[in-house]
Amino acid sequence: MRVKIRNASFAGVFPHNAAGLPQFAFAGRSNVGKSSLINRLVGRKALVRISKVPGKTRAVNLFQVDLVDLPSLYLVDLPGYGYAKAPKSISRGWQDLIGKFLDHNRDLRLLVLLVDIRRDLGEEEHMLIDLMEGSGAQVVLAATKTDKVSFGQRMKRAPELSRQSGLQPVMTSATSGEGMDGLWSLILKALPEK
Ligand SMILES: Nc1nc2c(ncn2[C@@H]2O[C@H](COP(=O)(O)OP(=O)(O)O)[C@@H](O)[C@H]2O)c(=O)[nH]1
Ligand SMILES: [Mg+2]
Repeated sequence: MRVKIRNASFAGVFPHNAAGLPQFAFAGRSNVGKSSLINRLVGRKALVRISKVPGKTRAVNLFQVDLVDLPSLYLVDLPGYGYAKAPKSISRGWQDLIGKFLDHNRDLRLLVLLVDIRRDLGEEEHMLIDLMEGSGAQVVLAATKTDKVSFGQRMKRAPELSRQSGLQPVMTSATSGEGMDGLWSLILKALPEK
């Protein structure tokens, strides 16, 4: 399924008053490729800034995407975690902020959880998967940066990530564009009925 994007723009920071549009959030470690993936999904080079300084995004940024012949939606760039140099107070802040965003968020349809294809799931990924259970929103695991691994590695990592998460990973690369159509299909499927 190929979607046509009419417009994509920064819409504000959570908590945001323009509620009502369905939300599709992207979570993962700092540097996993969240911002790059969102940019690639909407076909824009610099909608979301790719930070040279890992661990910098501390806000929940909402981007409104208007589609041709389909309802508008928000793509949500959640703050990254796991940046080694971030002090403990930031990781507590991260948990508070993520908790507030996820808790009773009836507009959230889907959480895309990004994991670098070369890395195993950590505590935070398991925590996020657990948090989403019974929330009414789905979780999709996206393995990122598939362009960085050989075919052989990829054939090993896909089942391994599936085993660790209990989810079927979608293979993605913001560089090659792999997985963008697949992600859009999942997003469209999770849109609420009109
Ligand atoms: N090779 C490759 N590099 C990527 C990919 N996605 C992101 N990157 C690089 O990984 C770094 C972190 O990306 P960014 O999108 O800022 O990650 P974020 O911190 O999760 O938002 C940047 O240097 C990107 O250029 C990808 O699919 N392939
Ligand atoms: Mg980012």
